[in-house]
Amino acid sequence: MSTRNLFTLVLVVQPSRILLGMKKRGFGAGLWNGFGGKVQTGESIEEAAHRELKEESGLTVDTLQKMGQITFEFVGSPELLEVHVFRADHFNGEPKESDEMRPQWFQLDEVPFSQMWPDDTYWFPLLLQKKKFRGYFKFQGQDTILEHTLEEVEEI
Ligand code: 6U4
Repeated sequence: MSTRNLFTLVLVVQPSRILLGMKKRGFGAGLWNGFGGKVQTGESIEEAAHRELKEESGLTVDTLQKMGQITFEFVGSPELLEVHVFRADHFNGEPKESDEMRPQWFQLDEVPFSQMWPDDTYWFPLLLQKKKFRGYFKFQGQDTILEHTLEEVEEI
């Protein structure tokens, strides 16, 4: 039987820029990404999203908008990753480097897709337009998408 692992991913977006973090170690190291991580036992997905955002970027937010849910399959692994994607348009504090992430603002027309997970190219435009989505990506290694589905949804 396959197991499902829950992860969070938070994108902080302002009218002309987006905050991404360079992942310094672990899964996805060397890639720019939103802030997030594994949902721990006893916390809700949204609590995990707030906690990981604070741990990795130093920021707190009052409101997280649920934007998407993406399931990832990696060929050869029985585990599915279920990533819950949130967007925050307002934040408190100043971005601060952590052991795990180095935050940096990018202009919205300069998002560094060539140094990001390849699936981001597909769903980022929806997130930036505040459209909710559900997706599935089947990866071979970290670079190759073998199959995918992506649909806009009313509710997530
Ligand atoms: P540890 O090492 O236990 O602290 P943790 O911070 O819990 O790890 P981490 O950083 O490994 O978890 O979480 C992976 C992060 O990468 C999550 O925010 C989800 C995100 N992620 C995983 N696959 C992704 C993909 N294909 N595209 C994407 N983000 C992905 O944009």
